[in-house]
Amino acid sequence: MIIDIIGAPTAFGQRKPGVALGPDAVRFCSLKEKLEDLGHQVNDLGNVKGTYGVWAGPTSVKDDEGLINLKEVLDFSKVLADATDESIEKGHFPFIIGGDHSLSIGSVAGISKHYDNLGVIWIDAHGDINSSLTSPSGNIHGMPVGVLLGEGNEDLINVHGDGAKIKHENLVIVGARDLDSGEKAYIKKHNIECYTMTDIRQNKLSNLIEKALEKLKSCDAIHLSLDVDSLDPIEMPGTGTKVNGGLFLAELQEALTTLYRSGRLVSADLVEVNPLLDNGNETAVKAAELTEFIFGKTQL
Ligand code: 4U7
Ligand code: MN
Ligand code: MN
Ligand code: MN
Repeated sequence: MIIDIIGAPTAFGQRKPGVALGPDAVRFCSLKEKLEDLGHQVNDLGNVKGTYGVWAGPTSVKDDEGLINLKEVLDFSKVLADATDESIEKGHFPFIIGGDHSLSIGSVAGISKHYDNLGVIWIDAHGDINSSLTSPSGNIHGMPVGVLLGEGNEDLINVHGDGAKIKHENLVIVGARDLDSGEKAYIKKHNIECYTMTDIRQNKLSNLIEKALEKLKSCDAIHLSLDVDSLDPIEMPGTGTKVNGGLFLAELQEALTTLYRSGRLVSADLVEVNPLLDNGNETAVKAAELTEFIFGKTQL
């Protein structure tokens, strides 16, 4: 396939400096060469640039709704949506490297324009399904799923086309272990498919990915959004909101192989690598290695 690497160095969705360095940290792990070795054609499109540059924190502005850095997140989302839209338009596979998870508001908006029923597999310790009403923090990286489902701030919802970008029945959350009370209530109310770490320990991750693919069988394409905090902090120390009791590298590699073999992925985000919180560049190195499994690496 033809892969477009799109760096999305935004940090406006949260309050810890460093996550904007994520795209380059992953890129420097010979990412392009690794994917070329798997037989793909790879275009590195560089880093997307919003009007407000790269925020280095820790200042932040809360608006009336309690949202932090709203105008910056909106601006970045629009620019990124144009980039992913164009990539899909060309028949390429946009691979977006973050940056904080607010970037998925833009990445998915651009991709979903091309599909009637885009499925989304959201692998994350968190649900990211807050809105301005339920968020305990005001940080927009905890809200992208909510926004994509059409909840919360209207301007965010209407990025790159009016209204919700995905349907509740086309979403599967995987790896959750730190859901806020408003998020739990929302997931139950809308009957959203959500595999927690307890489910994963009882059933095995790759089996649950098979179940997710079955759940999404009527979708015309699938987008993967992979937050590195889904992995255990022992694996991924360089990320901003660590939660103990997470995934291990080997089981996620296996699950990504299952996803790749389905042939249904059209796009993916890899987010929340923060080199300033890392031990050396360990998190970026492992993120680049995981990426190989998204694109078909086999162990034999
Ligand atoms: B990430 C949180 F309150 N739920 O909304 C929030 F626990 O993209 C964390 O998954 C969000 O890293 C984490 O601020 C966002 C919090
Ligand atoms: Mn996330
Ligand atoms: Mn997370
Ligand atoms: Mn709703």
